Amino acid sequence: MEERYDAAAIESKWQATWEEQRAFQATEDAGRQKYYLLEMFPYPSGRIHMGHVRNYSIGDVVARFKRLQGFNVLHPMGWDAFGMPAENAAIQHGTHPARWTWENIAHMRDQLKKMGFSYDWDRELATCDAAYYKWEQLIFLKMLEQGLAYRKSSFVNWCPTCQTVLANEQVENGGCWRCDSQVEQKELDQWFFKITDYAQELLDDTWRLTGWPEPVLVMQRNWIGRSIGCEIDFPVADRELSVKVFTTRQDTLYGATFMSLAPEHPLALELATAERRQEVEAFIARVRQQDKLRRTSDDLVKEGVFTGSFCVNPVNGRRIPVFLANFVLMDYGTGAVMAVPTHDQRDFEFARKYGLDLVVVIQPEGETFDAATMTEAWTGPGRLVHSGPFDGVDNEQAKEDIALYLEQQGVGRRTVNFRLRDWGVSRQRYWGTPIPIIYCPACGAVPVPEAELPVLLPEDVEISGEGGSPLARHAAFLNVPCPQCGTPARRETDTFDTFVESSWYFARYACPQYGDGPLDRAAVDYWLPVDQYIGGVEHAVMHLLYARFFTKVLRDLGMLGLDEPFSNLLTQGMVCMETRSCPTHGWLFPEQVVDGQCSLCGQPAQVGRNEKMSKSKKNVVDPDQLISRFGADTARLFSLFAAPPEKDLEWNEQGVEGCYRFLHRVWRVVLDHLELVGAATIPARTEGEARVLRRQVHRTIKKVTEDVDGRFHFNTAIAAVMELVNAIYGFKDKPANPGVLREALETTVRLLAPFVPHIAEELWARLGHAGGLEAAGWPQWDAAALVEEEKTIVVQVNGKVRGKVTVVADADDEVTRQAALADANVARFLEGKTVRKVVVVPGRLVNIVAS
Ligand code: ANZ
Ligand code: ZN
Repeated sequence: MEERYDAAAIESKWQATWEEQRAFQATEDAGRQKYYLLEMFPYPSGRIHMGHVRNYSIGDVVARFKRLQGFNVLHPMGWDAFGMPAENAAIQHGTHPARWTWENIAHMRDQLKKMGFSYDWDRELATCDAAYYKWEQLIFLKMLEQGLAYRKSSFVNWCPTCQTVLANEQVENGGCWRCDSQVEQKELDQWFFKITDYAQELLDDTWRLTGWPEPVLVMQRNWIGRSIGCEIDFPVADRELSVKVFTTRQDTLYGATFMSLAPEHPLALELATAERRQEVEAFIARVRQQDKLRRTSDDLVKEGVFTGSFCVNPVNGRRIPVFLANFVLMDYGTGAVMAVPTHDQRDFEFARKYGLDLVVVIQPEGETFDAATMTEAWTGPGRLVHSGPFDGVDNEQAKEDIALYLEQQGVGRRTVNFRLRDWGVSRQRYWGTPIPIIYCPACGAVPVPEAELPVLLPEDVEISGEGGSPLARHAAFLNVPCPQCGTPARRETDTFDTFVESSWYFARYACPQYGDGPLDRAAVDYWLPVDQYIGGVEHAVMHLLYARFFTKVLRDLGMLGLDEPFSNLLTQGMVCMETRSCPTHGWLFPEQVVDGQCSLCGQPAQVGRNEKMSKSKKNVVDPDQLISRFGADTARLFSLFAAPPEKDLEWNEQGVEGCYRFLHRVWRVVLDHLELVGAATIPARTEGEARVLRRQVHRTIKKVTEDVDGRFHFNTAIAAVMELVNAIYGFKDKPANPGVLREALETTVRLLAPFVPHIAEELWARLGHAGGLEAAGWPQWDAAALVEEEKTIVVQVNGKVRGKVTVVADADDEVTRQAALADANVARFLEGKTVRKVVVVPGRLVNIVAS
């Protein structure tokens, strides 16, 4: 009676065993080489989705593979548990964010355990736990001491619906990234982290991150955005004032015909003459409503207003009108631009619109631009014209010459500018880490003394979604004496941006229970850096840049000893699926389509393109259902087999079923031969078919090892094991070769272990091994078994393939020729003909010419 493959039984058995044995617990061991494998931790939204299944399956292969190779592997998991959805759930359904979050964590932890991921659950952490955020508050106090955290008033993106400040990156096409409301500008006192102090180092070190994908590094470099140029002072005509501009094109200085200031520029109103004032004020008010990101986009309609004042170009004395312009931002450079319409496209459009002068100052080889007829700015190279003493100089050279001249005259200086801004970390939200500050009417902003940490987030609050943070209405939280003078004072009610929590969690995993500080230096020194980090490319800029910044800050605070946190980065692709829709019922879940029809009304369902799985389009698969139908091993196998990790994965049901069938085949081939292989060992010498099978076994070991190790070609690795299983099925002479068969079956199981660990452990035990797969380690290939002793030679008759013969690998031409002519099929095609010529291509081909 054949025992069927029962995924559910096998999986729960092995999950219980691993849990009982604490099989994946990691302990520091100076005598062993460590390997720290980390996947980006999830936000506890409630249920895991296929993106998680994929990300964590990829990670688990690496963790298990490295463990099998003998590394001391750290593979932790936790929860990025603060954030807006918890508050939104509270507003919509009346559940407390804490309760909602912890219940979600409990459910998702179960789901991850059901997938059989090899986490060290003893190191689990949740960022909403005071045991975690206490240390974040301490890091903040240290940063404050070092001047790396500071407070300033600034304009921020404000979502009127979410009642919160948004980072620039959280504004998409002028709308809130979560709710799509039109974003406004609002002036608020905010806490900032001085990431700009590290701009140069963050940029320089991108060149050392050889284990990161190039596109991610490029995005980081662009985000940091280093520009070399000059600051130049333009005196205001007839006033004791001057306007400082930042330019990267000082070579075009003689062509400046007007000035553009940001509407937020401190001199904006000052420069407005009495008769222009009203118009200027109206313009400033209007631009404030536009969000910053849109103000920098190319297709922005360029708008401005004349202030009535003029500046004087310091090199040629030209009087140039001063405008305010919507495309000039206050927080880049100096907030003021010398406009050169002939050589800058934005300035060109602006000048044409307002009828301003144009002067050509760069003339390319073989062209003579005329300001009157130019249709767009010339931004390429050329020689200077209309530029006084610099006429005729190549413009790259002129950048140097003019910079020097400005410095000599004392009206300008070389500077480096970064696009990167300081990181605003204040959020007007409840569900986050309280910022440990107390505002005293006498002492100002006073840090909470370290001994009083954590500043606990109170849970007895009312969350209505209106009127700002509930913390501001919580008297016991809010009203406290000043730590310095005892006067009644108020606590800060803002909480940290949740990107703060994810900027150092990877270090805390080294010592999650440590009670004497944020990080236990010995543990951190042992485990860090993360050897392999895996996550979505959507985190390419913010999370990864902030985590790099924090690493450098923690280093400078003496809390850890490295420059970069993640040695290698893998960004996995999305999980996609076809959409299905009904003309009447809109998007349909896959199970709502039966025989190509909408199950609600019977109309034919339309099948759309593969798109990222999303609840809104209903093109989703629920991991729970997948596990209950096929088991976790099938879910894992499909996620790994269907596409290479960096590529998008297209979901398809047949593919899942194919993986499931494959596991059945593996199950059957092992169980069917348990008795036969017994305790047989591999004979010293194998011949013929047995030798060919052994060769394939060892070839497969080599291929899987090379595909997995650092290359993540899981799909081709799995395909190779599938071929091996086919070869075992096709191996005729099993009874005579129990040892070879045993090796083939055991190797199959061992090679599958990182991908489908439950079935692999079960079969390994059935094959008579008590110790478990990890004790067995990763299989090694035998170089001798790889040597090919025979070759297959194709035989052609008059250019057409007519047969195949097998000869020894080093057979000479004559032996090969004889073998070809002796082949029965070939002989048939030669019947009645005369052989005219036989060409032998050694090791490959014999071509017989006959007529
Ligand atoms: C004169 C000029 C002439 C410029 C020319 C460009 C071309 P990157 O390379 O990105 O650093 N700029 C400076 N501050 C600005 C601000 N706050 N808002 C908008 N634009 C600003 O860009 C530097 C250039 O961006 C500067 O060089 C300045 O325009 C503009 F043919 O100055 B340029
Ligand atoms: Zn919003």
